[in-house]
Amino acid sequence: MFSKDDLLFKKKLDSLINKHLPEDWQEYPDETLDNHWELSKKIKKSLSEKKWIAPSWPIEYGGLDKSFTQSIILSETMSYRMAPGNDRFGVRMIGPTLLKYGTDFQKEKYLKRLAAGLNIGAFSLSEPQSGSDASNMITTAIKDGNNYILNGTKNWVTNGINSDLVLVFAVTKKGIGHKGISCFIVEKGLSGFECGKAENKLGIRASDTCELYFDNVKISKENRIGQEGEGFKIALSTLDGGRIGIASQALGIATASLNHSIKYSKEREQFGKPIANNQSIQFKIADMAMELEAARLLTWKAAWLKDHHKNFSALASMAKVYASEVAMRASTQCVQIHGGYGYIRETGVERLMRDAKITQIYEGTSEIQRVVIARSLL
Ligand code: COS
Repeated sequence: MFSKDDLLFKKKLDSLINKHLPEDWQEYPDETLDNHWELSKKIKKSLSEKKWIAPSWPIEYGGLDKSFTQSIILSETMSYRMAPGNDRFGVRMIGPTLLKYGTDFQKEKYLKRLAAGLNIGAFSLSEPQSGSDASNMITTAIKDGNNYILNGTKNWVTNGINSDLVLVFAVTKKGIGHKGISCFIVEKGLSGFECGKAENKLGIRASDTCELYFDNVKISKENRIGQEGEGFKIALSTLDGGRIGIASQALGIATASLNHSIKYSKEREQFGKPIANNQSIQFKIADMAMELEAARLLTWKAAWLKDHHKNFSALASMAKVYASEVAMRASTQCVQIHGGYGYIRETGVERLMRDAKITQIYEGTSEIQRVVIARSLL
């Protein structure tokens, strides 16, 4: 199913997991990976030089023209060490949206800076009253000559504080449901555009999440992406790809959980022998490895379908649900294998469990993914 190039890319990246990334990341010991969301210049430079921030984008926009599958492999590799992975650059949602629906002017203006890590992106769809029921938003963008006037509140915005550019979905025509929603790219610094405080989250504390407030923010019509009324479909189609990205984050967390479990169970001795000698531990490790392989294949299949321009929406949802559940189980078992040592911050494995939880929630809960899957079958 996969090209030779995909497999070579994976092999190369695998060898980097234990070499290059930890070296780049070394100024962030585990406890700060949990609390520090401003990327150092060193990490930004290193990833930007390798063009690993947006590898699947065209070369002319700062990418490497790699397949989507390869970008998913990279995302897994980066999430192994730090759950938000290359999401810290906020390119996963904004890039595909601009590439598919943006004008040449918008692509030229924004993509290169994002791919170089000079700008950070964010995606804002949810509002306090509209989470899963995303089309029930009340933020408005009312046309005023060549501008739109934006008013409302967005929440759960990953990179909200750290970002320079935000995709904002807003109602341009009231009373017609999702057909009245449009999409805009909004730059930070505009008058009336404020960020709330960073949310005090359970996990993925290596990225910020906040509310965004728009109070009569004037945005040029040149910053509308796609046609008026096309916003909801843009959001859902971008989320389809994004969900494969979340599956890849979950794979990174599950792989880290498996590797920590193997290492610790071979080192830790009880009753005069390593705990890895006990079948109860062996079965946990075997289940983790088996489920991880299945989740990876499902995720790669969804990515492969996207690369080959086939309908991948339901597979993306399957990959997200399954990989996130695998990450949750694997990280919980990893803590269990570490016993009391797994339950304290210093060991670092409880972070995996906290980070895994969000993959079952953001970019559409597991329940919403099952709705998407069921609808595709029925
Ligand atoms: N891509 C493009 N268009 C899509 C689509 C997709 N994957 N899925 C549905 N659409 C279109 C439909 O064809 C429909 O268009 P028409 O009315 O022209 O036929 C339109 O979008 C509305 O579809 P639908 O009626 O199915 O929408 P619902 O309001 O029932 O919502 C769910 C569908 C629940 C699946 C959607 O709201 C969803 O994914 N919610 C979760 C949102 C989410 O992930 N939030 C987290 C964001 S991260 S901040």
